[in-house]
Amino acid sequence: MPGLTAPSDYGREPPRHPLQKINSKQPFNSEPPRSALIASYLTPSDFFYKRNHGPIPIVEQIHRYCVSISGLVENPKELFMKDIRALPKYNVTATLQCAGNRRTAMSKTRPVKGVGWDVSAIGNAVWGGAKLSDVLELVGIPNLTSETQLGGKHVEFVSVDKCKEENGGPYKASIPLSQATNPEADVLLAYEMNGEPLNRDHGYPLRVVVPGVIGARSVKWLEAINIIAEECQGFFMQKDYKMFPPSVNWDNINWSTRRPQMDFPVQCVICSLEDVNTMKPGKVKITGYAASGGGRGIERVDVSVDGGKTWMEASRFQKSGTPYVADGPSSDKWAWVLFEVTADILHSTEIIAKAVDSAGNVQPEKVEDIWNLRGILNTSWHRVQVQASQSNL
Ligand SMILES: Nc1nc2c(c(=O)[nH]1)N[C@H]1C(S)=C(S)[C@@H](COP(=O)(O)O)O[C@H]1N2
Ligand SMILES: [Mo]
Repeated sequence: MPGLTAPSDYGREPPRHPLQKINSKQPFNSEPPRSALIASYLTPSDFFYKRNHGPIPIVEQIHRYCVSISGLVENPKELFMKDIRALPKYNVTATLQCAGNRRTAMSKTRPVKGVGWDVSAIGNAVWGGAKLSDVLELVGIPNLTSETQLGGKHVEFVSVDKCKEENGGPYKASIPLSQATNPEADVLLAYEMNGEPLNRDHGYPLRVVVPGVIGARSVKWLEAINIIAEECQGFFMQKDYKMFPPSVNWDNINWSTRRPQMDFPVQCVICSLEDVNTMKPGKVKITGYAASGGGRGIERVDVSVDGGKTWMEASRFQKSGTPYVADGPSSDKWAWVLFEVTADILHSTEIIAKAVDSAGNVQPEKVEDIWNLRGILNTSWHRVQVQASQSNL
């Protein structure tokens, strides 16, 4: 988009909330403190994690900004913001989680490559925008299409920002056409986050939101949509964000043997306690989040305060006043649940949480068993150490 974007560099980054913990400055990567995540069901954008691979672009002249849709389609088009806003607007509550969430804990077993993250590379927001399925109808692709007449089977999203992994080219990713054209998959071209216009950090003026899928596919600062035959060949689809077994290292890795990761697996994390916590013996409220991918709800959250010998079931909730039922008609299927349980803690101990999703998937017990060289998808049981002490702190 020549002339529409001001040259972006690390000197022109947007302001951020001082509580964001900065994991890397250039590119800017930050996460909120654990306690911010459980303060509300919806994560305010100030406290939402920020995950970038290059400088934050500056899109100016919004009336001239447009997204081109081309590739293996009969009627390629350019859509301006007014065209996208003219489509029916949907508000979808969806949790975005970086595949690298909890990477720091994984790297303690054996070093991994990647930006370190504690447990807060996740957030839950209401995204407002047009459905991608409606947008694709404008270029003549009907709902529920898995292949266009010209042989297109994937939808590639290309962004404005430039990153070194793409040798200075744009960040990009793709999803299958069948998902993109399925109205029930709720894939959005979003221009709002929590009822406000998207801010620069989160993709102003327009981003993709692919609910239930690792954050890497929700391309920010969208510039172009290409209908293509094979999945996107970009770095983040082919040379990153793939799941490998613990036996694969940087000497024997063969990237082409694995699929790009899409859905995220069942996850849960205690957010009311830091690791390590010192507390007075007595009643303790244990609170956190649980989420699964692919639209699967959370069937159960188990908490142990004796290092895993016995378990209690935590209560789960999304919106106040509505009881949460996994996959129930009034639950937000793409969103996390918060959980809570009160326990007596009399001695120093390890507190553990683990969740079960609506397909009966469980979290792996040990991080060693799922260690992988890029440190992605750490969904091992979440543990925090507490030291019970009578003395005044
Ligand atoms: N254009 C662009 N889109 C992007 C990225 C990026 O670096 N550039 N990072 C991706 C990754 S890895 C994640 S986890 C999410 C983070 O979204 P957020 O910064 O809004 O939390 O954006 C994704 N979309
Ligand atoms: Mo990510």
